[in-house]
Amino acid sequence: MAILHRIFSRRTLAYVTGGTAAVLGGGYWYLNSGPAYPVPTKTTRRPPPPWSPPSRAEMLKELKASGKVTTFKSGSPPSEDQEFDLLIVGGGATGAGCAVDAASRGLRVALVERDDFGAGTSSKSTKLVHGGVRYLQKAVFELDYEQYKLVNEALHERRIFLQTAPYLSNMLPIMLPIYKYWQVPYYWAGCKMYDILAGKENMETSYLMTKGKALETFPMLKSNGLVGALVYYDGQHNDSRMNIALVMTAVKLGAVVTNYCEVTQLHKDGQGKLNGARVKDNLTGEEWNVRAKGIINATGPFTDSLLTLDNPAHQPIVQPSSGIHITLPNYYSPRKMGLLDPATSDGRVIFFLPWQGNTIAGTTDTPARVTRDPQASEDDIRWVLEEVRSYLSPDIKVRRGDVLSAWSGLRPLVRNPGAEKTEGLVRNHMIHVSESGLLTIAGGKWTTYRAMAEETIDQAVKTFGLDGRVKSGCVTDTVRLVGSDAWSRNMFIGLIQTYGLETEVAKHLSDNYGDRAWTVCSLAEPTGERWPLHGRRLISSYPFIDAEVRYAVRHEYALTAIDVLARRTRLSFLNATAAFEALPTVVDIMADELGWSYRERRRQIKAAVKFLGTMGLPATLMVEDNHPEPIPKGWMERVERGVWRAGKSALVLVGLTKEKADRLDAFGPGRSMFEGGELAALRHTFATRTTKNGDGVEKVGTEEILELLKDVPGYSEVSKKELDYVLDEAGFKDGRVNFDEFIEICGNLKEVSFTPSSVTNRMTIPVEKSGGGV
Ligand SMILES: Cc1cc2nc3c(=O)[nH]c(=O)nc-3n(C[C@H](O)[C@H](O)[C@H](O)COP(=O)(O)OP(=O)(O)OC[C@H]3O[C@@H](n4cnc5c(N)ncnc54)[C@H](O)[C@@H]3O)c2cc1C
Ligand SMILES: *[C@@H]1O[C@H](CO)[C@@H](O)[C@H](O)[C@H]1NC(C)=O
Ligand SMILES: *[C@@H]1O[C@H](CO)[C@@H](O)[C@H](O)[C@H]1NC(C)=O
Ligand SMILES: CC(=O)N[C@H]1CO[C@H](CO)[C@@H](O)[C@@H]1O
Ligand SMILES: CC(=O)N[C@H]1CO[C@H](CO)[C@@H](O)[C@@H]1O
Repeated sequence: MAILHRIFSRRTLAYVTGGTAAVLGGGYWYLNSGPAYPVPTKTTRRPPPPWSPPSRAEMLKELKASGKVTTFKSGSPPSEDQEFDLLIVGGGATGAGCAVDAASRGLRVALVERDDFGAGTSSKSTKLVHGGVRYLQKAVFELDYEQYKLVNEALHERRIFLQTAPYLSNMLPIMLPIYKYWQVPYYWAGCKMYDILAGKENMETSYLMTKGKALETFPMLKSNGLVGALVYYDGQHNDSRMNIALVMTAVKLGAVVTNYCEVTQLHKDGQGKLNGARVKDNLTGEEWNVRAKGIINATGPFTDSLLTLDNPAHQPIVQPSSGIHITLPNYYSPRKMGLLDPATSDGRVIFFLPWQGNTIAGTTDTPARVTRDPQASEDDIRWVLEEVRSYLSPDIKVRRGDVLSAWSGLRPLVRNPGAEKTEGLVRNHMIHVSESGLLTIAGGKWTTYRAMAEETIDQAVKTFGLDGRVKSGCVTDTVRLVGSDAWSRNMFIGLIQTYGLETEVAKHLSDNYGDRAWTVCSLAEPTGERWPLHGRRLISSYPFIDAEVRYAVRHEYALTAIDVLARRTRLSFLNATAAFEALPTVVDIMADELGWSYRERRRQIKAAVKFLGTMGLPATLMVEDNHPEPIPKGWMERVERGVWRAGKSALVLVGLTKEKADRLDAFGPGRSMFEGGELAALRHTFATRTTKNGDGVEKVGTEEILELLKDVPGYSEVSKKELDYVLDEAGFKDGRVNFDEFIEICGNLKEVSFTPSSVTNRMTIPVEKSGGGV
């Protein structure tokens, strides 16, 4: 009785009730604590209201109109509304972000980009939306308040990023492999700090994994010496699609934007203040003036040349460094888990991330010179491969031939011109107003583009006296980008039901265009087959379809084949060879839209192949004879092509040029491709040198191979260095090889492009100076 009494006493009841409430409350909090994907604001089962942006011609007209009024006619003052409030130079992440911000405040904005939108660094980033775990180490363990603020701001921006562009970004778990026991508490504490800092902006909490679990989720990882792993969460996005989405959002808000228009001169008024610029259309060569109350230079790594235009005595403020990325086939990483080592032997970061179905691997922070088309050198590519190999299980041979695409991005590391020289580089972005009133914004990172834009436009309003012109303060943390409103994760089902697309294609469209995917689909021509009803693929292995090309031209200002292959779709970043194969189709559709002549199509193909060469297209495809030919339209062009071909054969006949080699068609053992006759030549050479082994198999010594290949056409240039590299890669260190192995070696030699390489001095840039990237 007494016991029962005790059990049901008020006190116990109070404890039990309190405990239950706490558990329920905690459980409720836990269940709701995860990141909630923002809900769509409109129905996602039907297409949103159609919207067509103004054409490039209309944009140009408006730009020109602003300059005309500089000449006073019949004494009337220049009309106010023709002049722009702001002219933004540069259409990368920073420029586009500023345009969205300014336009959403009600300013009249023009943005000019000399290449394509995002053609600079903004399409060549690592594609992470991150707070920077790497900087955290400094913040926490060295109590560096500046670093702490940086991480905190980035984490805040990360959440806004995922909300304003939900279809272009997603969460990605990233694994930090741990090879030493003492690192476990260190990394764990670091990641927990990251979670705590993120607070309610966190995505998912980080967790520790045992060695066994780590190998289960990432079987390709080297198990030798592995102690465990830590998993934390960051965001990932499609960078150049994001860039285009920003540009289109600015257009929707009323900004005037053009690509392929370069600012060639800055104009000053009587008091030496900037009041306009001279702009040159790169397609026609035409030049005109644009008037604006203020000019913002958002030219990224090219900032210095703009500042020099403004003041010839100016000291460089940008110290560029480059980051190299390579794309590998998807079997090198799990589909939904990245890998990152924040501290390699030489202090750089190496990462390994799934992206659009393939894997991107790379490193950051190699000092570089500013060039317009930075290229990943052969040495850089091999260095990344070397690093990657050291993380993977020894039974995996990552080969040079696996590299599907490679690129290099320039990172503008900013030096503060005001600071003493010795103070070095500023860590984040910098806003600088020159004497003549040129507002420069440089540095920062993709993740914080919005915060940078907010700060820049705040400054612009102050500097250029635009207080009377703005309608509101900054609202970009709630402005959702074009394509977001009527998008949901399940929108692709509606697309399939309406248009009869393949599932993979529908998902791809929904993830890249958001609710604009409806418009893309409306441009698709029926395939004429039973299934799919719409959506003819540009190339069978990737879900990019014909309608995307039309959409890119009509709705996203794509003007060259490269725009479509590299930035509207991401094919050239995923697989340069696939982009090469899709090229004739892309050019054909664009010709339809833009009215290109046969000659123009040829020119486009040539330029695109050259570009793909910088993205790691195999050297054999770069040869002019292997370029694809445009598809002729109508009889005029057939005649033209006939004449052109006849001329070529005539040259062959009289012996001035050689017959075009057969296309690469004969397959060797394995996956190497050989030209007709090549295999026979190799077999012949092989036979001349072999000696029978004890077991009756014909073999040659590896040391003889170089000699042997000297006589084979196409292989005479192979150097010992290349051969050693290939032998090493394939695991033939020494000894003798049989015919199949010999052919494998020859095949690999073909994949390693024979570029002369210079050994660069690998210098490292310390974390706190590494600017934007990972
Ligand atoms: C390797 C690497 C990896 C990175 N990874 C990440 C990452 O994972 N996450 C992240 O948040 N950030 C990352 N960053 C940082 C991020 O990519 C950059 O901070 C951002 O893209 C910079 O954008 P921007 O607009 O300033 O420069 P850019 O994109 O280079 O844009 C400048 C534009 O100005 C144009 N221009 C130049 N001169 C003129 C002229 N006279 N007239 C008209 N136009 C002109 C150029 O053509 C160019 O398009 C990375 C950077 C690098 C280099
Ligand atoms: C456009 O720019 C390219 C690259 O800078 C240049 O080679 C070309 O001449 C320019 N075209 C015109 C018409 O100015
Ligand atoms: C890359 O594209 C080429 C050409 O379409 C294709 O043969 C190859 O299989 C692709 N590679 C991968 C890994 O998808
Ligand atoms: C971060 C990222 O890669 N986002 C999306 C980009 O597009 C592909 C499809 O093409 C999606 O799978 C990704 O989620
Ligand atoms: C208006 C102006 O001076 N534009 C400059 C911007 O920066 C680039 C740097 O490459 C210069 O070429 C432009 O002339």
